[in-house]
Amino acid sequence: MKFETKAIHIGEEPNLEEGGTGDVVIPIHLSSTFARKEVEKPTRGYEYSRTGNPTRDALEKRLAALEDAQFGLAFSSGMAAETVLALTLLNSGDHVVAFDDLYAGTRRLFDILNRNFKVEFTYVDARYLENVETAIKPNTKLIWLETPTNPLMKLCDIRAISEIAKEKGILVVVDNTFATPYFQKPLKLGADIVVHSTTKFINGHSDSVGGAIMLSNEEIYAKLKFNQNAIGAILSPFDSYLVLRGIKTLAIRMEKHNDNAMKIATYLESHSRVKKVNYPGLKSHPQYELARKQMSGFSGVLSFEIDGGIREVKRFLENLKIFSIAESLGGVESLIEHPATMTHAYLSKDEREKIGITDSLIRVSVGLENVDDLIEDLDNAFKHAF
Ligand code: P1T
Repeated sequence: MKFETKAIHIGEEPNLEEGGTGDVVIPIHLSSTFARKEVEKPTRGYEYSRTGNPTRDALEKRLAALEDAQFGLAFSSGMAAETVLALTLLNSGDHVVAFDDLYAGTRRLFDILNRNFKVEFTYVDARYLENVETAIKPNTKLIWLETPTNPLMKLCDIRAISEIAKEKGILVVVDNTFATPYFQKPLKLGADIVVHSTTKFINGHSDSVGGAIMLSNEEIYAKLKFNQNAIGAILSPFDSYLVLRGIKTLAIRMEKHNDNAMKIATYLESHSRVKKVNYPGLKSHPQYELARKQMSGFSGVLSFEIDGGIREVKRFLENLKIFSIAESLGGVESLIEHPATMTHAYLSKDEREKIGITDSLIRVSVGLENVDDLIEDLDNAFKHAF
């Protein structure tokens, strides 16, 4: 099956067996527990809803299929997925090499692991292979990547990094939230594990917070499954239903996000009040060639630097009518935010500036509205700001 077909059917095949009802949409199994005939074993495989739930199972199957993975696991948030992953793969004294431009919540989690469990982290500009290579130590267990990164849209070469990691027995995790499996398949490029905030494009409608892990290594999957139940940060049945429903239109949504973002990136690049646009679909992106090689599209997020300071940023953002000033991304509605005071405020100003997150940086999640309306909205806001 091709991507669009899997996105609609996997995990939701109608049950036409004796006793099955033939629903074409999976029921939301709200029951917190499942009765059994015999004491020793569950009658239909289900015992307690944290351990396993039919609606969540359907979603987990579909999530795996999207990434061409053997296994999928769904969590109550992207951060919950990351927490379970980190607690499963890392022990105190281990070392992790991570991209320095990451969602700041991921940095916050890593700081806890460092403080409380003595896991060591080295943050590198993973755009350059040699930085990753030289950061590796004898106790390095994991390389943690985001590509494109949040919020600067930097890329790293998943295949090349995975080759180095494999030689040294190090696992590679890729946060594929920005690209989605529609545009990028990290496992095919050699990574071991993919993690997602399903809150974003995968659900796509800004009405569910969730996370996912996809992988094909059975041994690691068994540990993750055990810890998913042990830690308990599972996705609810209702959210599982919402995400299953959202995924059905993932392919068609991503095409339109990509088209609209490309048009907005081009518009911004030609605007006299814009200093720089970060979007991997632009020829001016320093890693445009890598983007074309490892992605089949460039997705719907971009960031840009306005030609002004915090005063102009505020005037620009607060005069938008269609874009909402809000954290998050990947929904059908366009969102806009100021990383320095919002999503990346956790980092110190020095840390932000070292990576390239200036006070003039604005991040845009381009939605599915008519792009002419979006450009007109931006145009008006520029007029108010300057
Ligand atoms: O918000 P949550 O579902 O817990 O996902 C965390 C997360 C993980 N990875 C990436 C790349 C992310 O962007 C996020 C969440 N990001 C935002 C809320 C944001 O506005 O950037």
